[in-house]
Amino acid sequence: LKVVTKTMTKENWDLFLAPYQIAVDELKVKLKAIRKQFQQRGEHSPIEFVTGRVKPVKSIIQKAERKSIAISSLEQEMQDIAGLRIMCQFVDDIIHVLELLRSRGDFKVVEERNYITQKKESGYRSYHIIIAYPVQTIEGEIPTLVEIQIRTLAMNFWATIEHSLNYKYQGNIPEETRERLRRAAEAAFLLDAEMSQLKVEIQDAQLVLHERDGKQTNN
Ligand code: 0O2
Repeated sequence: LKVVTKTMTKENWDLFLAPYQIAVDELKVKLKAIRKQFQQRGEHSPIEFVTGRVKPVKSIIQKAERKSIAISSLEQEMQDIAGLRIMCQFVDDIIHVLELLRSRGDFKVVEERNYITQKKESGYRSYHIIIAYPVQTIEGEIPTLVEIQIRTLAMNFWATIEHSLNYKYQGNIPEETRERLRRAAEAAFLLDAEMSQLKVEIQDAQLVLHERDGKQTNN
């Protein structure tokens, strides 16, 4: 992308961020289409809902300063300028979504970070993948990095609350509150485990009903 990055005016930023916005818009449509296809078949969708955003310029600059990323290497080094979030009902659904995304032909998964088995110090859990998504523009194809965060509803609930607290305390959450958040993260983890158990029970019950109904029609 040929933008003079040293003196980034509002126009420069708009030009720089345009392909990221296209990527977010297109991927939102594509991911929502996955949900639709499961629904049309009357099957459980591993995707509950999808959100997406382009990182605001202020946050890009703050993160670049925090991580000593030169503005000229943002495209390679800041991987979450374009971000999608996929929310799932169950932990198993995350694996299913991952399989679906890894097998797609319209982008390539270039990196994976499993913050579910390796939660962050804060208690944060989520599965992150970075994809290389080719954006078609009037100037040709622009390869764009996009971060997709895949998490359960419980993980999302926790992350949303923690994010608000971080904003309130400007990144300096008091230790007592941080400890409370870590406990809340474990509670969310247990909730996910319980829900997974319930899912097995629901499926078993459905199987019994299905078999019974099959036998009845055979008689
Ligand atoms: P936003 O847009 O406000 O969400 P780093 O940012 O240093 O942790 P890195 O390499 O940028 O590391 O990537 P990472 O950790 O894979 O992804 C960063 C994003 O993951 C964050 O984006 C959050 O969305 C999410 N995240 C990571 N850790 C936490 C956490 O402890 N709590 C919450 N609520 N979210 C987390 P940004 O940059 O914070 O921006």
